[in-house]
Amino acid sequence: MNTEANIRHSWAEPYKIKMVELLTMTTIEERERAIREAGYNTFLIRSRDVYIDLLTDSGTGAMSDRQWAGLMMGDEAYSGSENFYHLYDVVREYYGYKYFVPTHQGRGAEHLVSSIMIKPGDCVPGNMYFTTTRLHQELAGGTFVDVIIDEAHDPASSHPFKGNVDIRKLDRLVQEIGAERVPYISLEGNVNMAGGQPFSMANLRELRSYCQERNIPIMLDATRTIENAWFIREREEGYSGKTVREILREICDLTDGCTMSAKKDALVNIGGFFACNDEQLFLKAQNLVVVYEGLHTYGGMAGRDMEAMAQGIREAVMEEHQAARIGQVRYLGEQLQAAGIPIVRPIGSHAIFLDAREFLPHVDQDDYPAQALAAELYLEAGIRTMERGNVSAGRDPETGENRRPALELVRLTLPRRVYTQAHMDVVAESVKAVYDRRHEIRGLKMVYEPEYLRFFQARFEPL
Ligand code: P61
Repeated sequence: MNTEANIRHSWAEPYKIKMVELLTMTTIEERERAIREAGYNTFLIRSRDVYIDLLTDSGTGAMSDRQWAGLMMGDEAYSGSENFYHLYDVVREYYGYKYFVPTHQGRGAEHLVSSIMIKPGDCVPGNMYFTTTRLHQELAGGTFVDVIIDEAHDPASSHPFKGNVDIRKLDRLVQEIGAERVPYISLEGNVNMAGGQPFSMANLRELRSYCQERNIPIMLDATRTIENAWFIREREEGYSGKTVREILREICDLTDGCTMSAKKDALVNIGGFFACNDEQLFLKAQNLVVVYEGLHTYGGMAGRDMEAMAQGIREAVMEEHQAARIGQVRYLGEQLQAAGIPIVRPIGSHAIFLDAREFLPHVDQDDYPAQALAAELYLEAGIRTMERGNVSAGRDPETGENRRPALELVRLTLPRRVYTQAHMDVVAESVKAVYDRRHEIRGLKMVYEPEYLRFFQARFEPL
């Protein structure tokens, strides 16, 4: 463990800036035009029209000089690239799984796992849905069942481990349908849709023994599990003396395999993988990857991307990196809390989530308050955020109605190693300015709705 990082009280960055990317400043007239042309959907705004881009932390991080150097070491052989072996070694060392299949990004790995493990009619329990994960489970004929603890659906609850699985809910499902219809449990670290909320090691241990008795594998969504490990160290008894690296390994050792979007924790712009301990499962995934992604030694990535990822994982487990990462998110969140702005508590690792129900109580959920609020934040200062509410949740396949989830949120997601403290101040000032004029904000009407993952491409008009 780096003791320097522990004695330092500030979260200051453990790096300095070598190259910068110029940003565009826009006028309010330009932003009005841009958001109208984007159908009031922040996904459809051109990035040249954005000043501070908090849409996502996915693939938007800044790579280190060592990662850029790694790009030059790309071995672009169709088969057996050196970079594949470097990455495999790093995944084995840090995550610990025996077998590894690279994919182009997270959903590529989800596609493999879902189509191999799920049979039509199965139920896949998980600690809250994620959009792409659930869609792949449904496309394979399964039904996702939410078994996260109730606190996760309450933005005001400050439970330290809102990502925990409610074992009683899981057991109710298993009793009802039988363990043979539960192909695996889908366990996400730092649950994205709940506000970036961790599970505890105690909960994972309990889940592990429950699943072992019934022969149900645990498939980890490892996308932000290094950040989850940080919270375990900070909050869970017995872990303050362990390193993030040790805790990550302990988590993975309690699970049977993982899907990974390397665009988050692993500090790269593109990439993902599937990893597991079961040889038969691995052989199926290794075979299927050649159908959809690419050969099993690149899975849709360039050799250079795999090299950058191997280095990114080494940097991601560094204590000082996580201290700065999580410190910056907290810096922003605490400013908003001090101004009385309703946000999901506790502050998570990758984003601040505005509670749009509290922010805009006068807007009905079917008039998409979080979508409207994201559009207003863009208009205010060119800050791009993401809706995570009724639009993202989509329609219930049975009833065709909007799902109207308990959480109606706007996500202000911080890319890793990209923005400065002064940028955070601008964001806080802008959210406050929108909060001051919240009574004037109206909802939106959806005028175009695509079939899959509608939030990416849907279009809206002001009511
Ligand atoms: C994000 F609006 N996340 O948070 P892929 N699991 C988890 C993720 O967070 C994740 C994936 C799997 C994104 C990108 C994104 O509804 C959306 O590499 C916990 O993106 O395929 C991705 O990994 C999928 C944004 C994805 C969305 C889906 O911004």
